[in-house]
Amino acid sequence: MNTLLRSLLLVAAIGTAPAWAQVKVDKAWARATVQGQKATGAFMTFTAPQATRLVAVSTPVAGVAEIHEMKMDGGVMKMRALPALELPANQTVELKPGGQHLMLMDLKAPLAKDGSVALTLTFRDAKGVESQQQVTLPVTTGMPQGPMQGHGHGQGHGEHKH
Ligand SMILES: [Cu+2]
Repeated sequence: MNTLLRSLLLVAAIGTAPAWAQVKVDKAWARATVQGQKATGAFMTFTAPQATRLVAVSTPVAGVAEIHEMKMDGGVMKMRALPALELPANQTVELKPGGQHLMLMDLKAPLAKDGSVALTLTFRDAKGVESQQQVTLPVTTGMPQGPMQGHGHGQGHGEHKH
C-alpha cells in the first residue's frame, strides 16, 4: 500500500512539473441568463506555471465567445474584446464581474441556474505552442464562493447587450 501511495504521489508531482504545465483554473462560473437574453459573462482565475496567453475560447452553448475587458472611457464604463489575455508566470489573473471576463454571445439557449457550461480554452505559450484545456463551469446567479449578496445589485454585467 505504501508503495502504491508513493507512486501516486510521484504521479502527482510529475503532473505539476513544467513540461506538463497546465494553467490552473479556479473559481470558475458563468452567470445564469433569462429567456431571451443573448449574452452573459463567464468568470474564473488563471494561474499559469509559465508565461502564456489565453488566445481563444469556445463553447457549444454560444455562437461567439470572446475575452473582454472593461475600461473607463470618458466617465463611461465600456467593454472591448481583447485579442489575448496575458498570463504571467505564477501570477493569478482574475476574471470577475466589472473587470476582465469571458463573454459568451449569441447564446443558443438560456443558461439555467445550477446547470453547467463546457468551455475550451486555447493557450499559446512563449514559443508559440498552442494547447487546449477543457473546463466545466457551474452556472449560478453570482460568485459561488462569496457571501450571499442579496440580489446582486450593481453587478448586472450579464444584462448588457451587444
Ligand atoms: Cu463583455
